[in-house]
Amino acid sequence: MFCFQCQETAKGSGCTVRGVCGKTPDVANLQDLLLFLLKGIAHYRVQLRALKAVDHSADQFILDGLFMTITNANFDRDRFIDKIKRALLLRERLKQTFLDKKGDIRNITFEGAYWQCDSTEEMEQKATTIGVLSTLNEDVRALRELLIYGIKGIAAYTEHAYNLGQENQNIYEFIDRGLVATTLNLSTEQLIQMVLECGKNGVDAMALLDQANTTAYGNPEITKVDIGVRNNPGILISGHDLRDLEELLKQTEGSGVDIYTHSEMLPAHYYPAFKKYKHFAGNYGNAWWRQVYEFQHFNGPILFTTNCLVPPHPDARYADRVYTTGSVGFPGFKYIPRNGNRPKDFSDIIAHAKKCLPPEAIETGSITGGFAHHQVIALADKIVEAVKSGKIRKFVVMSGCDGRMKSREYYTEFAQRLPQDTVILTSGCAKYRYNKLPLGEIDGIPRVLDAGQCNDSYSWIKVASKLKEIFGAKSINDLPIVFNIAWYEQKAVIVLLALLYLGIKNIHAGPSLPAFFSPNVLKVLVEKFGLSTISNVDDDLKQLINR
Ligand code: SF4
Ligand code: SF3
Repeated sequence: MFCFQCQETAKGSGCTVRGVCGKTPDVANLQDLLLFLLKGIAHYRVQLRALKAVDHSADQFILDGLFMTITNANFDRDRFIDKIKRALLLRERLKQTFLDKKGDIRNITFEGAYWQCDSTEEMEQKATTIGVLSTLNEDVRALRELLIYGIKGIAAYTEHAYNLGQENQNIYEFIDRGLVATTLNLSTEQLIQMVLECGKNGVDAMALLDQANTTAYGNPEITKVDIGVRNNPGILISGHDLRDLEELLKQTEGSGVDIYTHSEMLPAHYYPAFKKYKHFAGNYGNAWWRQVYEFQHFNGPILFTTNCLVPPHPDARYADRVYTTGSVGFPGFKYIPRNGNRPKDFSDIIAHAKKCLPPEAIETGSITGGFAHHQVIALADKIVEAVKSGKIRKFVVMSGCDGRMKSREYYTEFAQRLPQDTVILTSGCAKYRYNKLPLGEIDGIPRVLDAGQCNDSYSWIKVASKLKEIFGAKSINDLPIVFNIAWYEQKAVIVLLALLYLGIKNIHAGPSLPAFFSPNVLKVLVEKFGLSTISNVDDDLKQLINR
């Protein structure tokens, strides 16, 4: 195996024996093979689109396939083998349609468009030959992988929108073309163009998901979320999929089971549509990696709608209480599928919850969030006034992911030591490093504004555009906004590419830069965008705030 797609990759260079995330080598290899076949499928789709014969029944298959390979989403070997078998069948169907349409098969030379197998052994054998390292030139490899990781992030956001009935055909078109681009002999300049186009599609994917979420559930509004517990048994729901949450809330109404959110599901409390559920009790715990401690105390079952799932320790007291759905999987955990477009059947997890004790309190009190673009723009007058009067000197975007590394303590210290006339704009699970600190307010505006999930970084793009308009600035770079973002997995990669596409300069991305950047690719990103990483709190405060 070789994988270097996330920030916690082994020795900052690549996981080769087993993932730091717990991914086993066989699963890592099967993920590579699935990507190889998705690229083969994309070749036919690009050609079929030119013939106006693209088959939309494959759209969701591709999104799900990409999502399954995101860090901490799916560890289940059997699910990958099944997906690979289905990818082979789908590809043959597309190939046949292409031939029926008199398509010229000589246009498709990529091996993933033809390779066949009869057994799992053959799959495993092939998988070891087509991974990341099969691209020998390190700059081409870096750009191909950057593109693929951005596409994975797009796929994740697009799948949530799809689940809520919102689609954008241009995004599917880009995903296909982007997958194909990683198999062609493109120059580094052409690949950089594709990476920036990926950023554009990232903005569009976040906009689509924002539209899907707000159309279905209303605009997020300022909300106090309880972080303590009640006396009923509960179900803890994690991940990003709001449709899953809605269906679970409906099916548990009046059942005596309370629903709590974990990690990235916290922002669901900000949506008006979920406030009517009296049993939507609050948020339990912190960012994803703390699950190994927190789930022990929750007592009830846990539902993963997306990453980040951490493989439980062999002696974990909660492993028999974990359920997965969507693209998530783990061997031995119960999986709840969606059949067609019907609501999922959560009766098993609800029955399970009823037999469990109520959660043990690990915290008490509340946190406030709900500052997505609609709410913040409603407060624009107040914010602009605070900027003009000098009460707010700078906005610091600290969106992104949290992670296990000790180096992430930097973000807590950075937040604590920011001057009192600065406001943190956050989204994603990075916020758990500072969202419970008493950082105070400026004229009633909290000093930490949480827009929501990582995809809600889109809100900061909307807010920055609004401020640019109000202040008559030429570019977002002329506003008093700086970016010190944290990354971990591939959804943060697409957020970063979206910001670069929008021309935002001097972003700090930490706690370390991606291992998949080659020295030359990094040089281009530094020269073109001023991209850098964190150093220490003192120097970064000087550089970002006091310059
Ligand atoms: Fe390693 Fe990250 Fe890949 Fe897991 S996802 S195998 S931790 S690089
Ligand atoms: Fe968090 Fe996994 Fe990235 Fe959605 S849930 S931000 S890490």
